[in-house]
Amino acid sequence: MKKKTLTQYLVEQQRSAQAISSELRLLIEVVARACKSISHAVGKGALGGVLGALESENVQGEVQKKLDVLSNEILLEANEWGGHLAAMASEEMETLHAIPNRYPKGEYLLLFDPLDGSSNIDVNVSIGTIFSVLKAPHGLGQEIVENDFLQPGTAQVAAGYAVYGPQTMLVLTIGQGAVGFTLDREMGSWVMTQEKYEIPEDTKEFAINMSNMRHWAPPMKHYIDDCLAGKTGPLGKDYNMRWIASMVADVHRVLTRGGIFMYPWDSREPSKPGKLRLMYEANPMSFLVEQAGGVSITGTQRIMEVQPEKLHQRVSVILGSKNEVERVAKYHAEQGWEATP
Ligand code: AHM
Ligand code: MG
Repeated sequence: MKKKTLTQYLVEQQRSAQAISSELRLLIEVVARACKSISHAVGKGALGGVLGALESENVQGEVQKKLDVLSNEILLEANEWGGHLAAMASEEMETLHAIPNRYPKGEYLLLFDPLDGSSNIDVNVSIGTIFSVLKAPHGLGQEIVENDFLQPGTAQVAAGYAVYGPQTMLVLTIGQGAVGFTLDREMGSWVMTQEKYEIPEDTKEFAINMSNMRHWAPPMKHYIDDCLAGKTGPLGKDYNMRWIASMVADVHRVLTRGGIFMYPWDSREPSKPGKLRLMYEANPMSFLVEQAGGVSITGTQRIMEVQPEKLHQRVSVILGSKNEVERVAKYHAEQGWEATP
């Protein structure tokens, strides 16, 4: 049987399941099209002159790579004129991007990390784009302000990522499970290759940047110590470790074969809980992971229930196979640790 395309999947979801509106369908199609352009630019590498850094820094004080900025522009331009959005926000922009007055406006808010895993761009390792879709809290016509974006992850109506690896894939949820599409480069279309992701409940594989160990909170240290103790230790199994340093690629592995991914709170910058951003990294990934039967927490709280206070807020992230994430929650609860917001 011929495989379904992204367009067919979305039309079905709109028509028979009535899971999405036609505006949301258009929005997802446009984001997917932008990801196709980004994938093309990533694939050209040095031949396209897209590698290397710029002199600018983003709002978080990180040096911007050429591809960070290019991907941001591709997403902005693709989404500006379709009439489906009220505003956008991105890791690479200090504040929201309003839809210019010359275009019609819609009811959705789009947030994205245009190019996640920036440190891997120049070394030809998988990178990706992460996005999250919310509804504007009030009707059309009213000006959108940053506050309108500050909704918990449970309010997301869609989320997904594209991973630019050996294959380019798009993984999407509209709250009806997590579905995967592979880019057919010859045809230029997204073809469904995973109807439903199901994260195994148990795992022996963890992903964490071990070089930060000395900065972690005590429950996190204890958990990893116990993992490293292996079969004869308290957890009674030998663990394996993977760390790609692109959240998209690490989470894609977790969705595909299970595992636990962690970027926990650490004491390097106590005012910033962890490295990853809540609104356009942790929330969309948590939505996908939960839709695939996994769990996603800060250590003490479900990530999707964290009430955001700032657009670029950071959060501690522990996600993946249900039983393993719950084990980490238990370490936090038993050791009375509450400082991981
Ligand atoms: P970025 O959005 O600037 O690329 O930063 C986020 C990335 C994640 O993809 C990844 O999990 C993490 O940073 C890697 O951090 P580290 O450099 O500590 O390994
Ligand atoms: Mg990122």
